[in-house]
Formats: sequence, structure tokens, C-alpha cells
Amino acid sequence: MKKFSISLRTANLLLFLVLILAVALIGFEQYRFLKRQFTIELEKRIEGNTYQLQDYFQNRLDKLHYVFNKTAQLDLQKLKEAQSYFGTIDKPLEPIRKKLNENVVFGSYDIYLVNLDKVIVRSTYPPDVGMDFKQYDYASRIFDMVRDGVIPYHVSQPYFSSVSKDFRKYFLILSKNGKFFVQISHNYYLLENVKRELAALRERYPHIERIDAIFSSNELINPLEQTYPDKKHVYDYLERDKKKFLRRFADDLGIRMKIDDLMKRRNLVAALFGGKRMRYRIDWQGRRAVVYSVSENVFNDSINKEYIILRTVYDLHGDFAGYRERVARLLTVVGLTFVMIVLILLFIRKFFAQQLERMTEALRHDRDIREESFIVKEFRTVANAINAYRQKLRIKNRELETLSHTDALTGVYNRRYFGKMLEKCIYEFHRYGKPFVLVIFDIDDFKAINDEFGHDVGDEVLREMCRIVEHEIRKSDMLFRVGGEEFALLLVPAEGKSGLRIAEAIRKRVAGQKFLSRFAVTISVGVSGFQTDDSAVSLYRRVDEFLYISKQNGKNRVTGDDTIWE
Ligand code: GH3
Ligand code: MG
Ligand code: MG
Repeated sequence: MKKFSISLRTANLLLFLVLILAVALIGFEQYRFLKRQFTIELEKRIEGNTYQLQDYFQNRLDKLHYVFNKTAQLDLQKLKEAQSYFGTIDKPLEPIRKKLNENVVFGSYDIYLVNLDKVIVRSTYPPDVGMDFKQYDYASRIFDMVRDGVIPYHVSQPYFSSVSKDFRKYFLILSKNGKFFVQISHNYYLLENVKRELAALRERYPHIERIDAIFSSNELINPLEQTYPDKKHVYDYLERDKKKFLRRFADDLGIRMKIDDLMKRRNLVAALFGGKRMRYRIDWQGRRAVVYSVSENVFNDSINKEYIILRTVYDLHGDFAGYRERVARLLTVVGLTFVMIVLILLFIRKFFAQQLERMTEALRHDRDIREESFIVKEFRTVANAINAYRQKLRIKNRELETLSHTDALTGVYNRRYFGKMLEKCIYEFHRYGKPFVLVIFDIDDFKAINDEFGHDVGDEVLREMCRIVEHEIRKSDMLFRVGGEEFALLLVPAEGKSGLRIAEAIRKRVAGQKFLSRFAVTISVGVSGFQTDDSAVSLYRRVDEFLYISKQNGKNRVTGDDTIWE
């Protein structure tokens, strides 16, 4: 199986992609985490605030409720005193009526219809549950007639109950003929009080942009038809009247969301009143949170439900600025990481991949590596080591080359090298006109020497022979051992004639030598100069033939082109 391999460049690219992907993923995850954290933080805070707000508001309502209950029963004796008191004054009606309209806020009214000493009807307007409808109807019709001026009347200055003047106001309406005496006690708190409550809330929670209070009532949760299913004309009237009051009330308080709007948002209402623990809901509107929360039932009355819905608007621009800063920091970190990855990978590419490639290139072209061109120190060391190794190889190669050209026994060139050099001489003959002569000689009766003195002596003769011949030739001439006791000489440059002369001189010199200081050895020689139409083979064959002739003619002689030498 082929082992897996990958280039540094490809690895670099892959690494780049993987790292970038990783950084992008981590960045994205971090961003999502940040966003989630941020949202949770905000929601927690808003929830906390809403609890506080509700607690506070509930507290205030409980107090109001307590006061209201205490003052709910009207002191009849006080009425009598008032009657006798107001019976004596006669004031212009208009300013008083105006004052009444200004101050009455939607809520419940207790209407007392009094005929001198006797209370005819006590009613609540709108009616209390369980009250006799005829009585109510009677009372309220009289009241309406009084209110609409059908029955001429006086309206008293408001006077206050002895228990609380803040939350309860009484008006006495006296008929002109003195037959009826109508007392209205306004048993809900007045506009000013509500305004004051809201102002206190706003002051207490300055981080809240707005707090609106919406006074809800039966029809919001529990439409009137359901409360009084068989009294259509009553709720028609109430509906009209109540809505009128509610609208005015909302306008006066500067509440933006009107009761009608809220009615349209049944889902919101359902969500608010359907909640288990804390009944609130957050509506995100850009960088604002609008929180609706709902109070307990104000009157703790199973049918006549009065709730207060608080609508709180939180301005969160400041928080979002902090969040943006955190996101910007995250982006900066991601960006910097990205840049660092690019830099590191460029570094690897520049200092490793490219440098390794340069090294390979030098080796491929059999050049030494220029170590000073490397920036990374380790690469210089490697380059240095490679160069040193190349130098060693060169020396070894030269040694090997010499060995491959050399005859081991005698130290002269071998047969293989002879072939090469002959080719070279032929080339230079044709190229430069450099003449040369080939000499071949063979030791005479060498077998006999071996036989007589032994193989070692034979070897020694061969060596001594080479020394003698080398001594006779020039530096440019070459001696080869081409067979067991057969040698070749390339004389360059040399003409045929001078070749013959040299060969003869060698033969003479050998014949005159006492080998191993004991015996004489002779050689037979063939000589010929290279001719223009010669080839290596033709030249060799011719010289070999001359050698053969020398042997035939009695050995120890030279045979060449022109002359046969003794
Ligand atoms: P001729 O005069 O006809 O050349 O006779 P010769 O004895 O030289 O004839 P031949 O060429 O047949 O014999 C050569 C002998 O040289 C045969 C071999 O034993 C011997 N010889 C060849 N190579 C070596 C060598 O390396 N060392 C030694 N000692 N003897 C060798
Ligand atoms: Mg031979
Ligand atoms: Mg021989």
C-alpha cells in the first residue's frame, strides 16, 4: 500500500481552512452565548423590577382598600346634620356641578336616597351584586333625573368623611322641593390620588422610562353581559357611562394605551390573567422592553373584579451599548486570531515550504546549497551538512572512478579504461587532428615464467614490467593492462614513425632488464598510427596482427606499418 504523503503547501492550506473554520465557529458560538447571557440578564432584571413594582403597587392598593372599607358605611346622623346645614344655604349650582364632574373618577358610587329621616334606598352605582334591581333602578333613575336637571336640586360643597378625607368624598344633592335627598359618596380614589401614586412610582423607579396604569374592570376580563346576563338595559347604560369615564380617566393620566386598545389585545390580556405565579409579559420593541403586569383583584370580590394593569416601559439603550461593546471586543479577538493564523501560515510557507523547495531545487541541479540564503538557522545547518556530505561524495566518487579505471595488480589503467581512452583519442583525432599511435605488447613465454618461478613471481614480473614501461613513456602517454600479460599503450600525440621508435625503445629497455634481479623477460610488440579511415576495431585488429607477426617471427621484436625492427 502506498504510504500517505502531503505537501507542506497543501497541509498549510488545509490547516488554514480548518483553523479559520474553527475560529469562525468559536466566534459564532461565543456571540450566541453572549447574546443569550445578555437577554437572560435583562429579563432577570426586568422580572425583579416588575416584582418590586407589583409589591409596591399592591401595598398601596391594600392601604387604599383598607381605608375604603372603613369608610364604606355612611353615618346617618352625619347626613342629618348635613341636611340641616345645607338646607339653609342656597348657592349657585353651576360651579359646584363642574367641580363634581372634574373630580369624580370612575369607580363605584354609593347612592343614598333619603326621604327626610328615612333611608329609602341604598345603592351602589354601578349596582352591587345581590341588590334588588327595582330598588336600584328606582334610585338610579331618580339620580339620573337629578343629575340631568329634571329634578331641580342643590349640590353641596364636597365634605369628607371623618375617617379619610383622601379617598372618600361626599356630595349632597338636595331636591328643591325637599322631597329627595341624594347623597353620593365617591368611594374610589380621586384622580389626584392616582396621579400622585403614579408620580411616586416614577420617582421610585427612575430607570423605568414610563409607567402607565390602566384601570381595568369587569368588561375587560369578564364582559358585562356575563356579569348581568338578564339586564341588558342596565349594562347598555353602564357600558356607555363607564367607557366615557374610562376614556376621560386615561386621557387625564396621559395613558397611551386606552382601554379599547387593550380590549383588542385579548391575547395579551389572556396571557396576563392566565399566568400562574407572577402575571407579567415582556414585549420586546427594539431596544425597549414593554412589560405588562397585573395586580391582584383590588376588591377581593368574586364577581366584581377590579384589576390594575401596569404598563412599564424600560429604555434599554444603555444596556445595549454595553452589549455592543462586548460584541466589538469579541469581533476584535476573532479578527486578531484570524490575522495571527494568516501570519503563522505565511511564516511556515515562507520559511519552511519555500526554503525546503529551494534546497530540493539545488540538489536536483547538482548544485551546492547557498546556506546564507536561508533565514531559519536550522536550515543553514542542514544546508551546511548537505554541502559537506556532497563534498565527501565527490572525493569518494573520484576515488571510485580512479579505482574503476585502474588495474588492481599493476596499478596501471585497465582494459575498460583503455576502451574509453581509445574512443577519446579517435574523437580528438577527428576534432583537433591530434595524431596518436597504438602499441600492443605481450610478454613472451610468460607461462614458462609462472611454471618455473611460481605465480607470485609472475605477478611481480607484471608489476616490474609496468614500472619500466611507464618510465619510458611521456606524461601524455597511457599504459593499459588489457589481458593477463598483454598491455596496450596509447601514445598521444604521436605519428606512426615516432611510435615505432618509442615501442622499440621500450622493447629494448625490457629486454635489457634483469627481472627480480634474476632473469630476463622479453616482449613482442605491434605498433600502428591511427589513420583517417580507421575505426577502433580496425586499428586494434591491425596492431594485434603486427603483434602476432612479431610472435611468429620469433618474439622479442616490434612490428609496425613500415618497418620491422629486430
Ligand atoms: P607467448 O610467447 O606465445 O605469448 O607464450 P606465453 O606463455 O606468454 O603464452 P600465453 O599467452 O598462452 O600464456 C599467458 C600466460 O600468462 C597464461 C597465464 O598463466 C599467465 N598469466 C595470465 N595472467 C597472469 C597473472 O595475472 N599473473 C600471473 N602470474 N600469470 C598470469
Ligand atoms: Mg598472452
Ligand atoms: Mg605471452
